[in-house]
Amino acid sequence: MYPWAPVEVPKISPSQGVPEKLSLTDSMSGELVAVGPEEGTARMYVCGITPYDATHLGHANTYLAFDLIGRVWRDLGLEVNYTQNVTDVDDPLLERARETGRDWEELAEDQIELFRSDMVGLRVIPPTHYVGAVESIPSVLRLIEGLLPSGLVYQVDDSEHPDWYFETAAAPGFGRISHLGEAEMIKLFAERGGDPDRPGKRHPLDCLLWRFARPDEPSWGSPLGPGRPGWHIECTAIALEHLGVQFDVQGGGSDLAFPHHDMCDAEAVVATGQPLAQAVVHSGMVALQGEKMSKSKGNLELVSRLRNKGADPMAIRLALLDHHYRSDWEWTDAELEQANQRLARWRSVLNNDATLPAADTIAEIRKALRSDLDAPRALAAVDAWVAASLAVEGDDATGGAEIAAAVDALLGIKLDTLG
Ligand code: 5CA
Ligand code: ZN
Repeated sequence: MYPWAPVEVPKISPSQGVPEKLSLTDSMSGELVAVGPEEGTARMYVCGITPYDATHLGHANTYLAFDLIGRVWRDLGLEVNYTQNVTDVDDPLLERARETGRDWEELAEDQIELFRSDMVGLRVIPPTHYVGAVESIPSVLRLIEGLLPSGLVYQVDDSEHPDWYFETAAAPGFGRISHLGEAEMIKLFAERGGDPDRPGKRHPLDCLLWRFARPDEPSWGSPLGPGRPGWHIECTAIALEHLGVQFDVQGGGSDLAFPHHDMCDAEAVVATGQPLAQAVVHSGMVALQGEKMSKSKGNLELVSRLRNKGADPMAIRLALLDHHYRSDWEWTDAELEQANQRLARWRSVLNNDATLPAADTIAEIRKALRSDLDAPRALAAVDAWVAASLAVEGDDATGGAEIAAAVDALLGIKLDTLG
């Protein structure tokens, strides 16, 4: 388990007339559904980074969306078991290490460290379990063993590289997350790390469970032969181990709906008889220069680059939260500029002697977030309070401290520091 510094969350008093449930758009049903238990522990798995390059604003946007979910659950009085993986061995990481002449483990460690410091800067509450693929190999192997009796696991007939595969498309309900047809699936599978054309597979959509050792790649001994885990089984195993069956929310960016989330779900259904999660939630894609920001294309704006140039992390957070979590949008420098101005306005009013009472605004923030995580509407509620407070006269400080605590607890924006 990789350690991650804690983030403090202030306690705020409850509001009247606000729904006592968080509703989110579930990719399986396509509908707004209530997520999380009535009481006890809410369980969420979010797909973590592949640590071969620095955190860009697209990653940050995704992790902020799921951070808000955890904050809303905590505010509803629930405990949160938030599990996130880090894909600390996989093709893109090994390729980047080879290209740059670096040791793959050192590259991963450096990028994980940078990611965590970016997340801490953005006041993302750490996952309960932040778990690597490598340390999870025993649980990956146990899960594959559990899949064996289904008859859907097989080794390709390749004397040099007898890799292990899973007949994904045979799993009950396969495709219920992406809702794609087979031809589209095969096309996307090829584009997103899959191998539909691999000779010897029973079906083009079968996914790799255990990649047999290659001479120039790291590998681990196992009853399946020496090798390393495939990508999808990594997340399925980590999620089931740390959250149990059919947990509340599985999440990640919308680029993961297919193949990744459909394939994880297929593995879980065959292994446990139940879907991996009760709801699957996807965040939108952030673009730069007209294309999805991506490490492989190199069109990136990095959180660390902005921070090194002196950007206030709270302004970065505010800029990202001003877009609804499901929308696809394009980053420009103007986003940060506007967020800086907004933050300055909010901070200046908090220093005023008199402001409006806070209760209605805090109820508005809660309502907005509990209704499909509408952060832009929550920010607009704070704007309205700030604008109205500017007109308040006298020296009777009223709602300022409560607003600051609510904006911190619910939105993760700390107003009393300059970042
Ligand atoms: N390690 C796998 C998941 S198990 C992976 O996809 N890693 S990643 O580093 O490529 O992406 C990490 C997370 O950021 C994923 O949830 C992905 O959906 C999200 N993400 C990647 N690019 C963007 C983007 N441009 N906008 C929003 N989210 C993004
Ligand atoms: Zn994943």
